[in-house]
Amino acid sequence: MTTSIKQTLLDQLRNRTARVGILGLGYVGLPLAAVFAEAGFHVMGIDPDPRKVETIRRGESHIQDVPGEQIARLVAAGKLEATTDFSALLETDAVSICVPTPLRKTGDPDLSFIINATDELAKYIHPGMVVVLESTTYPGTTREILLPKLGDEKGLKAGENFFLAFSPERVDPGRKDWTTINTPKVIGGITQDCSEVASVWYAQALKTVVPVSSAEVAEMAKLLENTFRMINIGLVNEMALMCDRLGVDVWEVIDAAATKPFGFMKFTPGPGLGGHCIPIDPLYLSWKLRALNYTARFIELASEINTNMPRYVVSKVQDALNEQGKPLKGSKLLVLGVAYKPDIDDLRESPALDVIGLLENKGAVVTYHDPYIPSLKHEGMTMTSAPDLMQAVRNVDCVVIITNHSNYDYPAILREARLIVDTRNALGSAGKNSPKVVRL
Ligand code: SAJ
Repeated sequence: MTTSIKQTLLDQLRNRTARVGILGLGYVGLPLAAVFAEAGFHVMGIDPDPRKVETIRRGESHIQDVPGEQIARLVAAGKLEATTDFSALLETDAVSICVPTPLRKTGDPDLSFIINATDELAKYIHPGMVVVLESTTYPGTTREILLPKLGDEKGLKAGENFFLAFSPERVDPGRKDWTTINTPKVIGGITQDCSEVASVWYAQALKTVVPVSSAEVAEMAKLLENTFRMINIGLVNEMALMCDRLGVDVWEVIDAAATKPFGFMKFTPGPGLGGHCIPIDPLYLSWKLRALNYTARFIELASEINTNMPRYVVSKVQDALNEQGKPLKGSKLLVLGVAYKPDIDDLRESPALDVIGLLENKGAVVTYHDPYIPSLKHEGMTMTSAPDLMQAVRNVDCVVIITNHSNYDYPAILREARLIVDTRNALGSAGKNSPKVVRL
């Protein structure tokens, strides 16, 4: 009997009659919903935010990587629907959970979004369902949190009459070369049968599926991916601190090392670590290991170096002004670029916010400019992007380049500014050779 449940579901997945549910319609969930709908599945997107649901129902997209015309076409074809009503899960057979996994103020993982989504799903779980968690989390989450709620407590058995797996999201917002449909997708189940069913489902829509033996392997693979980046960014940030003491140009050192055609991967120093992935995901791992009495020293050290970079930037600004006989206190500063990385409009965890706060705490008069971020809230205040960039550049004692958006006219900024602290080597060799430019 149970084999027929698995076989029936596999048939429904292969002939696209399985009804898909996507819990969470953000930068991961909406592209995934679109990809499954394009593959021929009926997709019900579920999100508690009525604005997201209304936008989709109007045939529009609230996610930069998903064209509005694609949503309009899929909605008109009846392939994509959206609702805030979780009971719609009753009419689904294959569900992906794509909800946020932030940190609490304490620095501990905030699993409330995963737990709430799972509790809602548990109300509607039925035999013959496959459930995939996509949200980045610590190894063991799928087995320790989702399995009891969806399986044991509901009288269901994973791998027999329902199927549960983890598949890490690999969405890099704004990237055009690697997207949801063509980025290889790792999938690991609670049991082998779970891995198989979830892999067959995703293989109907994605180009490359990489089945692994367990949910824990899939959870850990994601954390390795992003911890790798965080630690290597911490390494080059520490290289910057060391080169500063040695009087060596760290940018030239990195460019020279990057000529090595094998066994090296280029990372560059910066004002700190922003985004909703890299600064956060590794801390899920170190938190889990602390509970197992193990200290993830690389993660903790890299995190310490990365979170200290805003202070280091402020010390560079203070020293640069000091060279001109100006105290930081009362100096007018323009922070150039506040998004967490170039050419996007995302402010989450941006080090620019830390730099602005530290500069203001020392009495500097700080304004900012960012073509992607017209205004921001910072420590209870609302700041707006300087309306006239070059006028702002001319009017301040020091320009601090924090995010090197590619659409800035750097030669003009170099020409007009009195003093520049360039934390991204945005000015390149022109900055290296200019007496009014200080680089990390
Ligand atoms: N950063 C540096 N130096 C570097 C690279 C990044 O200071 O050499 C800073 C960035 O300015 C940013 C932060 O680190 O503040 C994170 O940058 P990121 O390039 O890692 O960009 P993210 O946070 O958007 O990372 C995402 C991740 N994607 C997923 O988690 C699905 C990551 O795995 C991708 O590798 C990365 O995009 C990417 O390659 O763009």
